[in-house]
Amino acid sequence: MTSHNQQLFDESQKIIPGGVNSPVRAFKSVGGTPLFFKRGKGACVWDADDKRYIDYVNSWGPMIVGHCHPEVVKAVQDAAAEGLGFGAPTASELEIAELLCKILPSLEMVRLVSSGTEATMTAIRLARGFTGRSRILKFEGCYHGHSDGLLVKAGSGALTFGQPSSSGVPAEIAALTTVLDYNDAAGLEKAFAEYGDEIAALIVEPVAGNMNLILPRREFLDAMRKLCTKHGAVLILDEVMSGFRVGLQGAHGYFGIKPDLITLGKVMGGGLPAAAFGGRRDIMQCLAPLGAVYQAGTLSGNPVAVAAGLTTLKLVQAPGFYERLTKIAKDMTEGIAASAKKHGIPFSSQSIGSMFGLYFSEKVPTSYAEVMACDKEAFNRFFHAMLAEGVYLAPSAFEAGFVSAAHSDADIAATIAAADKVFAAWK
Ligand code: KE4
Repeated sequence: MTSHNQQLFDESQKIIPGGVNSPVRAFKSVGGTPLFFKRGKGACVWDADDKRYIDYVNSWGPMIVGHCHPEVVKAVQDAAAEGLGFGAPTASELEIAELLCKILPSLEMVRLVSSGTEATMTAIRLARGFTGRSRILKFEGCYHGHSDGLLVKAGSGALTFGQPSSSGVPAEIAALTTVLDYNDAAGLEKAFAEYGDEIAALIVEPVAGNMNLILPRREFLDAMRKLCTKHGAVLILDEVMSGFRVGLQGAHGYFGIKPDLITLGKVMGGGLPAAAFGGRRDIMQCLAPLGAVYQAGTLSGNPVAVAAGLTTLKLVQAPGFYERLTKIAKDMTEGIAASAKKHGIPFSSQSIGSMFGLYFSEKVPTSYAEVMACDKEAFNRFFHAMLAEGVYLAPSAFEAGFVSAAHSDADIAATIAAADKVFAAWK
């Protein structure tokens, strides 16, 4: 009998490009039929065939307190009962802005938007308006949403202008983006030596989660802070994924690097469309209606989305919240790695806070090139074998994974046991 997932996918492909509303969901990287989920509860999700999975995608990060947390659901219901949107200021927007600035001292001012893409796109425009410059620096393997200037790959030579990584992005726009190697402090020094006074902003994932999980080197972080300060470029830390995931104060709090602007999303919306950008007051005051840099949004600060985000941000401040997430992410990834070692399979793993990376390579990658050298086919086999065991990992070898407060010790043990069963049958 055809699975409901397949039936839904067949029908969806007739009227939705690729059958999905975001490409990574289509399972193109891992192959097979994408899962259509119908409900989630705690650490688990159920697909259209009513099959249950322990979920390590967490909607790509937001579900840090688990699916359908009763307090989040109630806050959403209560807010919805008062109004689904006004296109006007509400007290809850002030409340979440104050909470964000309390939790993240680098936020002197903050503006709410509806997606991480909006947050990063606007942060770039703001940096350009503040500096009067046009060039931006980004890093191969980092993803910052789909605005034109950020859908850019490295140009032919190391320091040349970027080339579009998507059709539809004009070469003229891509040429304003220089793409460098993540964790390459020397390359950063050279770029600033070459273009220093032309650079409006450097944007980076301070913990990279879009080329699997890659941790920053200390000297890389220190170099970007020093060079942006020296050359008057705006340092934008894109914490849409790492924010509230690496720890309560994100990657910049964990590593102690001071940004000029940060972008946020995912967890701060609790699963609903709420994101933000913010930072230095002198930069943020360039924003309309105060300043000349324009940005706007019908759904910005939507009260129902803010209710989900506010409640989630209150729950993550519970004593021991991140200590437990850090422990279960570490236990789970070390347990899987121990099993792979026992079965003689080239494998490594790492975690930071509630984020983790699984790699089919002997050593943990520290760069884009090293990630690309991992055995993607082996990951894809592992992905499907774990799916058959009821464990849902990110459907791509180039994504980080996430645990939530709803993952029990039994879930972690079951996941390790599933991996051990998969590795035992590994040919
Ligand atoms: P959104 O526009 O998807 O809300 O955020 C874009 C974005 C910006 N910055 C970082 C560091 C991000 O990770 C993202 C989005 N992450 C992907 C997952 N790798 C979202 C999943 C998807 O594209 O469907």
